[in-house]
Amino acid sequence: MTSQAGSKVLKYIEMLAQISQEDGKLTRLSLTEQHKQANALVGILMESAGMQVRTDAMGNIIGRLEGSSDKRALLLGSHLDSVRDAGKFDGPLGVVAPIVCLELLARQGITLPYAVEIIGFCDEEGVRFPSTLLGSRALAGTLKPEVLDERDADNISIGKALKAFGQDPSEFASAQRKPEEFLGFVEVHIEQGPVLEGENLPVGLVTAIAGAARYTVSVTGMAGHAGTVPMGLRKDALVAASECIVAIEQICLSLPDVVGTVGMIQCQPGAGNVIPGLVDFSLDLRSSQDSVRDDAEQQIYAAMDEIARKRLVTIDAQKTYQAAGVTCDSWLNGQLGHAITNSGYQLRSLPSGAGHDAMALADLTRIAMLFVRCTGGISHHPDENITVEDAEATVQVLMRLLTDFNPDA
Ligand code: HGY
Ligand code: MN
Ligand code: MN
Repeated sequence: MTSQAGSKVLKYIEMLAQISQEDGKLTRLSLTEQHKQANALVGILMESAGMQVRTDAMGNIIGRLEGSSDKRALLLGSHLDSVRDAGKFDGPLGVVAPIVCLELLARQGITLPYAVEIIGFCDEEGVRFPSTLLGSRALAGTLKPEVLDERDADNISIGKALKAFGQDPSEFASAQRKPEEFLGFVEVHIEQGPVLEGENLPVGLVTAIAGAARYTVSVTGMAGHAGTVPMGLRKDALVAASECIVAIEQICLSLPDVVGTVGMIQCQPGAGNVIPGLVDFSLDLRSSQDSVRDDAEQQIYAAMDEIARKRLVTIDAQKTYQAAGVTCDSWLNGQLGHAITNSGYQLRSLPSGAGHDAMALADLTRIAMLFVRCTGGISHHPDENITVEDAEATVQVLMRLLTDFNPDA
């Protein structure tokens, strides 16, 4: 039934992977020309599966296929934006795999009793703008109007980017959906970790999604002449920032279940013969337990205060985003778990250290996630990969979910 389905999934993944704003690498940030092209391609694939297609006020692309008797929809999907120099599967797999399933059902002449919606979210990675999960939070109605004023590195606001994308920013709240419209949300996503590959399993059932917080840290010292200021009189912002970054690593290593990452750093004035006067760096802090993440935050703040005092610099940390951890819905996980075992696969439950659109959708409807094994657990990297066999297994499990799904179980 699904023998060519796996290669169809990979074919669609490859088509989407060609749409990038950087030559030779995959970078597709939200509300850009490339995002618009990706939406257009996904819209064509959705239509080929018999869906009605629209773009909502936040730039999410949404396909809908009516059921024979129930107006409520099972929602599937994931995000179409990427990180920089990304892999092909993080996001798109959760959009194209359900589309391939609907194509298969249409070919078999099967109409489901309930509706199905598939959504390509506009911004999950939060690479272009400080916030993240913009598309899914718009659907859940948890975005505040002031988010439209957030700006990217070129000082373009989300409101302006929405306008350039062809949306009316004043209408963004119309993207919000009602809980009663949905039977639940199921997100298919690569595991982005080593567990499934380590146990030689193609798929896994997600139990919970770790919470996350993001910060921008500014270290202000005193720029000066690299040749004339004695070492003992310097207020070197880059050395102070470096000491903060090492302290962050030490604190996260000392706690049981925290990961901390500094992924971006900017140093001013940025000349080889000038002592750095100002450094801005990002901090991404995560834990499966919000209280442990809060404890790490407090320890990091205290360490930075001590470094500021010792080095006569000022250090200002601004939290730009926070999402609590979420637990997947046991009823929906039960349905997805049966689809996994009835497809002949071992049921392996595991938590997600990565964030996903499902976190935001938990404020709207029941959520469940199907993890797919990825080679070496690699993600946020061009070597991200899945096998055609695992793509087939994914379609097999999804088909089982769709055909066996019992909204009133
Ligand atoms: O950062 C994350 O966890 C996700 O890939 N956006
Ligand atoms: Mn993702
Ligand atoms: Mn990602």
